[in-house]
Amino acid sequence: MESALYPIQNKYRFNTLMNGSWQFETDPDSIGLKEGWNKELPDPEAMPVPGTFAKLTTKRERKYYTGDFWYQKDFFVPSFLQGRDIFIRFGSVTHRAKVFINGHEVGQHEGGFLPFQVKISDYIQFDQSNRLTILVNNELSEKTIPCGTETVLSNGQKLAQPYFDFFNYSGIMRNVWLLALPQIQITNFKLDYQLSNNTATINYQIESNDNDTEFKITLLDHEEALISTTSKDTGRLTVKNPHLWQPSDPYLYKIKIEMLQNAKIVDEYIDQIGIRTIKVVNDKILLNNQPIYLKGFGKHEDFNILGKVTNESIIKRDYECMKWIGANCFRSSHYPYAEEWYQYADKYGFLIIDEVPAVGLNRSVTNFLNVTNSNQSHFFAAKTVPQLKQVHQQEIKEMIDRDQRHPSVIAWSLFNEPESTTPESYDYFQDIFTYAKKLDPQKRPYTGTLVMGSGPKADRLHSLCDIVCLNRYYGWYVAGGPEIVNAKRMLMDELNGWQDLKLNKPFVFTKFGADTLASLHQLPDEMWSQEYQNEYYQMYFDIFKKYPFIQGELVWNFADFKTSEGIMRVGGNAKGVFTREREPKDIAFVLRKRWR
Ligand code: BDP
Repeated sequence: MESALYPIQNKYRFNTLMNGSWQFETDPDSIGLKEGWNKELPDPEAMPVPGTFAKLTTKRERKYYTGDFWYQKDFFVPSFLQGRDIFIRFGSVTHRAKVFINGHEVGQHEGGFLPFQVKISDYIQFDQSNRLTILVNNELSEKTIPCGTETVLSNGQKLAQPYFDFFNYSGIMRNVWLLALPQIQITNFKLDYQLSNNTATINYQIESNDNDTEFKITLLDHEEALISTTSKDTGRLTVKNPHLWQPSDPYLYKIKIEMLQNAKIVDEYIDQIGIRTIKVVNDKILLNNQPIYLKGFGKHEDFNILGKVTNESIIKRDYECMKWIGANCFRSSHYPYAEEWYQYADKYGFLIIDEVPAVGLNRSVTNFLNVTNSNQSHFFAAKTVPQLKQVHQQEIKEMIDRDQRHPSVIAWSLFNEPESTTPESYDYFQDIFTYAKKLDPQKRPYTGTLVMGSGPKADRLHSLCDIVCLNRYYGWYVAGGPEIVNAKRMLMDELNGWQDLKLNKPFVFTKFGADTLASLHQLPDEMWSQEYQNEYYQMYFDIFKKYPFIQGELVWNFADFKTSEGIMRVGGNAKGVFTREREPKDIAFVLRKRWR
């Protein structure tokens, strides 16, 4: 039984982290299953979980290893947990996993950036050692997201070729828990808010694995004082004079859900929630009915040695840097981040545009370098599209199920820079949006980011989006350096074109940036220097003031990050406002002045 609830501990729910040193082995010929590796790995090595082998090795073949690989871990379940449902919960396994307990397959999961849990109760032995084995695969194709292809090198090694601009880090990069839950359990709950006359109404909907239960729902304020209580699995709570959640005052209430059977409590789940509304009205984004201008970043989960591994010290440092600079928002480009990111955002008062890993839906191994033309590769006419769509929808559902209660999440991004100028692309995304729009009880805005070239004339996807998000590189990939005067003209021409369409929708710049070496200073400035990064951003900001429908600026990127190797990247993508070590480049001080 799946559940999107983050693990918590109380009288009814027990969990323990399984992180640490695991066994690991690559399986380049995919012989493991036939040879019984699900029972015993023949020649394993120690590997940290969470961790990513690509960043821990000194060998190129290992760094770029593409294919099947295995993890194994022996664990113990004490008999005092008998009678409960026992699960293993993975924060994520990138990109797909098959899970075995004591040799038996107990579950599988597609998608490398969302959690899943598998029930193992029927396969474990209490008070004895048990063995967890996971067969992982990190290959890229056009049938799953993110998209890519693969090549075979002359030595027979497979090599993933991402259609996207970040390193294809893989493995078990987030926490793994052992959960012991009551057999009758709460599996999720959904909330949505209405504000009127100084009263907030919280509509809730509880999901559980048993119909024959009753509920008690209690809302407490931050100091644990009782605000409101009710029963039933679906209903409403009212809060007079609500203390609303907002970036400058991220006030959190506590909601407690108790599930009862025969008047006896059988399960309890507590969460912190923020009361706020978010909607788009005309060309404004309204938070608690007040317009809000988004200031911040497109980010990555990325750090030296760790790759995309969840590490709360990095999360904390990133939020401290974002607070220092005066940002209020980031986009989880290009995949849903680890759940801990959202918990911090709720507490720090950050707004998140939450993005599904639909990146690289454009047939080009260097799609991020092809930004200037609207290459019509007819990606969405391929035979594999129905399969892709199913995976895409499944991941949207898992993302919304997981993140819908976070007050920090203000919008869902369903794509990043796909092919967007063909009739097939419209048909594909019309289905994606129709599907997604049924899922969020809060009906937050839905969006996606449009690649350069998908302008007011050519683009076919903006009509689907509640917020139009533009990724633009005038002054970098096009008309850079001495041509920046032309870049300015081009940007204005494009914005005039959008203005003429009178869409009456908010626009957010979700990407604009210039690669910048922290070591390079030049006068007059040249591309790659810190001075050029300043000039580039100033050019955009001067223009933004002229177009009132621009309601946000999320610069690309928060920090320098690792990509595939290539002639366009020196050690990775250098568009960070901060270095990969999270120290400010000059532009950070310019943005700080602007945003504060
Ligand atoms: C954007 C891509 C992003 C790249 C960026 C860049 O969506 O993934 O990292 O270009 O080139 O268009 O910096």
